[in-house]
Amino acid sequence: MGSPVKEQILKLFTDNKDEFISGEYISKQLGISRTAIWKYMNELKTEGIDIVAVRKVGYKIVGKLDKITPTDIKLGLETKQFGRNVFFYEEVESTQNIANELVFKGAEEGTIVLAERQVKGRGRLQRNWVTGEGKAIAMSIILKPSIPPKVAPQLTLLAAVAVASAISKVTNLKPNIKWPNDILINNKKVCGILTEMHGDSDLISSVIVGIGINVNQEKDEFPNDIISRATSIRIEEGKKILRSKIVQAILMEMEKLYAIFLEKGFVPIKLLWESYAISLGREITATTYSETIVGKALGITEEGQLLLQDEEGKIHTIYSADISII
Ligand code: BT5
Repeated sequence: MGSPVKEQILKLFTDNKDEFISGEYISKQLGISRTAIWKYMNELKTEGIDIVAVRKVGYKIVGKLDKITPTDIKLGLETKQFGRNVFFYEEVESTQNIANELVFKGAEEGTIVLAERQVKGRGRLQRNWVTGEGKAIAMSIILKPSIPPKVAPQLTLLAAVAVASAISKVTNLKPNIKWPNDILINNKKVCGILTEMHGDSDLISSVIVGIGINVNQEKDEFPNDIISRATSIRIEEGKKILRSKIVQAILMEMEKLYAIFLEKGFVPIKLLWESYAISLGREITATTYSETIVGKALGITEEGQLLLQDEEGKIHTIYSADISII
């Protein structure tokens, strides 16, 4: 994606944030002529990157549009592997479907798919996910862990921690996680996560983590059926925020947490998850595919399931459910 030279230019700007970089330096680092540099700078400008060029001083990035193209994602990205391969589309049915196809074509771990518009964005159980066109994040991340399938739901919790932690870093907000896959701000849903996997009964070959985030929508832009339960970062923070910044922060957190998970397992992730959890210790209703249980959320197991104590004192281990806090 993109030429290697352009990638290197984006890296130079990432490594020298808020500074002028001289044409001479770029020319020496990349072994290209001043004229070639000029050409690349113009290309970046047409992509919405606001670059100033000062004679005898150099180039500096002073702003960018709120876009999520590969250039926008890579400019400022500090990960090693996550988000280094970016597939961007104006419109897809679902970024999950594209990621699925990429897995079959052998895509590398950490490859991401982003889209401005999803016409069939999905939640769990084939529910609909609304993607605010041009104002939201619809992203699928490809992971290839060697883990048994029963461990895969832990990656949903890991992704939730990554998103909550990224939002806390990039904004002044305090997001919470509602088990298993919702990120809430002031009790309203700002993000949903959908984890889908491939593999056989013993070992997973890939996991696709789908993340949908409401970023710059205003209140009246949500459909009626979710308006009372949904919110966006902009509504809560009171100002717009660049989506690329959030994507970069999520990728950074995901890469870090995923490395910890592969090395040390779920326990350290569980502790972080608990620090963001909203439902623990509270009365909740859990609706599973077969029953509805009312009780107190005690915590999560080391495998990531929810422990719920019903009114008679019986403890239930919940693998999958919709939770509402009473
Ligand atoms: C989820 O499901 O919350 C998982 C959503 C995952 C979306 C991402 S976007 C990138 C990737 N590509 C996809 O096609 N999907 C993933 P669930 O827990 O089942 O919640 C779905 C419910 O959330 C819906 O039934 C609505 O009630 C509500 N909802 C839909 N769109 C919403 C939005 N934009 N904000 C808040 N709530 C929403």
